[in-house]
Amino acid sequence: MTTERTLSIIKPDATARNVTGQIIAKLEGAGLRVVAQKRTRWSEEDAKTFYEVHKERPFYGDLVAFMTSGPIVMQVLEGENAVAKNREVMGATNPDDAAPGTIRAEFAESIERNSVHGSDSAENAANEIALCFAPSEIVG
Ligand code: FUP
Repeated sequence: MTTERTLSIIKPDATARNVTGQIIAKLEGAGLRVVAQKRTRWSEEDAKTFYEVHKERPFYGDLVAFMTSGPIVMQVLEGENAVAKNREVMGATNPDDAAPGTIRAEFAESIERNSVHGSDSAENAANEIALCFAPSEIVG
């Protein structure tokens, strides 16, 4: 059993529909603990830096525009196997493929407006957490 941390982001489609509490309840219900949390709005530079890994993909420009279109909630989640557990609760990237009961099955509007982000590996989690939070902001 390994206690891990992962980065979670509630995206602008979800903040616009006022469902952040329902999404956090699903994460907490799965045994994940919010140990850092910040509601913010990304600049274009913030979004481009965060999604740099996708910069050659055809959807990159639209993704950056969407992620800067409204407020987001960035959070660090902690728990046993937090990276995989968060991905499980999130569901598949495309809500049409997301398992029943997952966040994306219940809240996502499309593959782009898919309500949540979650780190996909422990290594990416560490990098994404460092990009979004100062160590002093992770308070347990
Ligand atoms: P995920 O890890 O499930 O968030 O998915 P990816 O890392 O593959 O994609 C990151 C984000 O790019 C997705 F959340 C939404 C967006 N995306 C699109 O808009 N169109 C696509 O075809 C694939 C991804």
